[in-house]
Amino acid sequence: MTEQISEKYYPLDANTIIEYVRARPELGEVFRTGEALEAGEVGDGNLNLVFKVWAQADPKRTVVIKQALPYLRLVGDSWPLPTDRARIEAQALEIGHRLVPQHTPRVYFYDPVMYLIAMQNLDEHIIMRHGLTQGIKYPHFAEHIGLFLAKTLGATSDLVLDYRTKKEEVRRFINPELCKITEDLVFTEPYRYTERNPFDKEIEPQVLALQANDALRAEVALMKEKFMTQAQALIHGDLHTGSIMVNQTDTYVIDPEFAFYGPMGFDIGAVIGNLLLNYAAHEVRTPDPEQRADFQNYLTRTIIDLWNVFTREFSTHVWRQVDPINMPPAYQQHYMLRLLQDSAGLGGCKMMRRVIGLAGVVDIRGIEDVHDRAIAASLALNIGQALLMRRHEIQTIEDLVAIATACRPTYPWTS
Ligand code: SR1
Ligand code: MG
Repeated sequence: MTEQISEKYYPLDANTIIEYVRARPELGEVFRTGEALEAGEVGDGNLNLVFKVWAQADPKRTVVIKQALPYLRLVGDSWPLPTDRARIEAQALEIGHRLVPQHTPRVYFYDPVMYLIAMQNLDEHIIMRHGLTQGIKYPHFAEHIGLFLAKTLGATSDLVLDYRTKKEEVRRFINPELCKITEDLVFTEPYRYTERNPFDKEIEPQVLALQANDALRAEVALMKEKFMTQAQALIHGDLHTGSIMVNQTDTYVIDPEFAFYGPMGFDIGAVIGNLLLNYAAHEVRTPDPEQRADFQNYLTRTIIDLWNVFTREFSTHVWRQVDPINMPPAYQQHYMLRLLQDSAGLGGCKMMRRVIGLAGVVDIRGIEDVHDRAIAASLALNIGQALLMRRHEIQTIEDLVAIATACRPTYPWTS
C-alpha cells in the first residue's frame, strides 16, 4: 500500500485541536468567535483519534472530531492504513444522512488535508454493545435498524440506482485496504494458526477442531468470495453493536469507514451476529435463569423484528418501485431468501472471528472469570458455526433463530 499523505497533515492532540476548531468557519453555528473551548480525546476504537470539543460556558455545544491516523491505532505504525478511509466515512455518512437522517449523525465538514470529519455529538446516547452487556433493552432498536438497513442498502443497489450511477458509486467507494483487514481478520486468520489470534487456552480444543474442519473452511471460503466479489450495495462494512449508538428513543449508526460496495448480508449479518454474541455472553453474565431467559428472548425477538421491519421497508422503498416485468415476484422472493441465508452465513463468520481472532468484543472478552468466559465463547462459536453450516436450511427468520437457540456451549469438556 502506498499513499501520499498531505504535507500539511499532522495528528491533532487535545491542545492543538482547539486552535484547529477555532479556525473552521463551518463550526460558526456551534461556537462563538473567541469563546473558551475545551477538548478531550475520547477514542476507544481500533483505528482513529476521536476528540470532543465543547464550549466551556455550555458543554451542550459539543462537536466530535474524528481524525484518521496513517496507521492502525490498535497496533501502531507497524500497520500502515490509508487516511482515505476518512473521506469514505464522510461520504458514506452523507449518504446515510440523506436517506435516514434520524439514524445518521450530521457531518459539519470533511477536511481532506487533515483527514478528519467534524460531526454531530451524540451525548445522550451510549454504544449499544455496552448497554446490551449491562442488560439494557432498547425497545425501538429493531424498528430503527430495520429501516436503516432497508433504506441504505436498497437505495444504493442496482435495484434502485441507474446503471451508470451505480458503477460510479462503486468506484467512489473502492476501499481496498480496509476490505483487506476484513478479508484477513474475518475470513482468513481465525481458521489458521497465527499469533494474532488471542483466544483463551480454555477453548483451544474447540478452535483447533474448527480450524481442522475442511467442510467449514470451504463454507468460510464461499463467504469470503461473496464479500470480495458481490458489489450488491453500499454497505457499512463494520456494522457491529460498537458502531451503533442508542438510548431508549433513538438509534444512530456511526463509523462507516469500512464502507464499500459489498453484499448486503454482511451488514444485516453483522447486526444479527453481534446480538447473538451478546446472547452468548448473557449465558454467564446473567446467572439468574429467569432474567437470563428474559434478556436472551429480548435479543432473539429483536432479531426477528428487525428482519421483519427490514423486509417490510424493503418492499416499500425498493420492490414497489421496480419494474415487475424485469423483477417479478418470484425473483423478489428469491432475492430476500438469499439475503436471509447470506446474513446467516456472513453473520456466523463475524461471530467466530470475534471469539478467535484479533479485535474481540467486550461482551465476551470482558467476562472476568476465565471459565465463564470460555462458556460464553464456546456458545458463540457453536452458534456462529451452525449459522454458517446450516444457512441453506433457513427459509424464515424464525428458522435462523431456532438454529441459534438450539446451540449449547461445548465447554466445559465432558470427555
Ligand atoms: C485491526 S482493526 C480490527 C477491527 O476493528 C474494526 O472495528 C473492524 O471490525 C476490524 O476488523
Ligand atoms: Mg469502527
